Amino acid sequence: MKTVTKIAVLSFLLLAFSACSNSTTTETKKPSRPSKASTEVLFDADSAYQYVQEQVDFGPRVPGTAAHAKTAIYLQQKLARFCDTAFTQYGTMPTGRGANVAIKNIIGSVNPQKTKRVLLCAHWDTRPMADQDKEDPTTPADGANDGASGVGVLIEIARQLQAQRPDAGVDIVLFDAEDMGDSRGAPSTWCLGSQYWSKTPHRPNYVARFGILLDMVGAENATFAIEGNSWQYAQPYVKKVWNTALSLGHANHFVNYKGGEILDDHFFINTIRGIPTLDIIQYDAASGAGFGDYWHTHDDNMSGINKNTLNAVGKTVFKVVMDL
Ligand code: AHN
Ligand code: ZN
Repeated sequence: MKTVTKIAVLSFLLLAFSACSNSTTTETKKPSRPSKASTEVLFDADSAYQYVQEQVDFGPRVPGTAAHAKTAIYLQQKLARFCDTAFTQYGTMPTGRGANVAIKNIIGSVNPQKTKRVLLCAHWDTRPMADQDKEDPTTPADGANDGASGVGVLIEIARQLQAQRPDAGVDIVLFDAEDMGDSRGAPSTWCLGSQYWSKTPHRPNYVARFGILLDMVGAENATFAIEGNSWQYAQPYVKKVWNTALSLGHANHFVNYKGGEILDDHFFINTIRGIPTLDIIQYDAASGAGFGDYWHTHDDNMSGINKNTLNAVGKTVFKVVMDL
């Protein structure tokens, strides 16, 4: 026998043996599926950064403005290029200030026919006023972190999913009008795009195994505490994401610390649509609002966007998707 053939036979026997021993020893306990080690974890933080910059360059994406309208077209074009299908879902929602607002949720799907699906989401609108800013609380900030960072990471993930096709179906949903809420008003004044989508998903009876929301994922040394609603509604997936981050060496960002409950788009996806969805959101108990000090101030601009943080989040989410 040639050496190559011998090796082939030997490795077949080894495989067969290990398969047998496996089935006898783990009969009652389902072995946890090992992560797909062959997966190269693709994510280019330079590219994600550029997608954040391009959104910011349009100006604050406040619903009703020209910058908002132009960005909607830009985002749909990006998803159309990198996903199998892309479209914009139009709707209207009451704002809580008496008026209605037009909603544009922008949706790209990879492997649209697969029943095994994961939902990846972020909000793309900018808050109409930087109301935490001491000097200028009435005009909007650039929203580099609050909005654009999560969207930039998701566009880069969509780009990489062309190079390495996932087994699962992936839906990237960019929600509009998350940030028009009143902190002293009703919870329903926040997250208007995700409330609309949760009641009226882009496909009737849409389901996914779970969802991941990205919010404020670009600040230097950002820490992501385990958010309370995520733990309540999506605990197994929180564990999956945090363990994946740990395995990739990103435990400095994905800290093992249980934070409080944050009202964000995932709350409505969990409570209205019933898809277990977790929030990767910067939370630092040491800072004033709990979020970074830049939050809802004019310091939320490109100078606060850090490629190491984008990389940690992007690589982690990419690997979770590929492991499905
Ligand atoms: C509240 O402030 C109620 N929730 C935070 C959600 C948010 C605002 N994310 C970004 N901006
Ligand atoms: Zn905000």
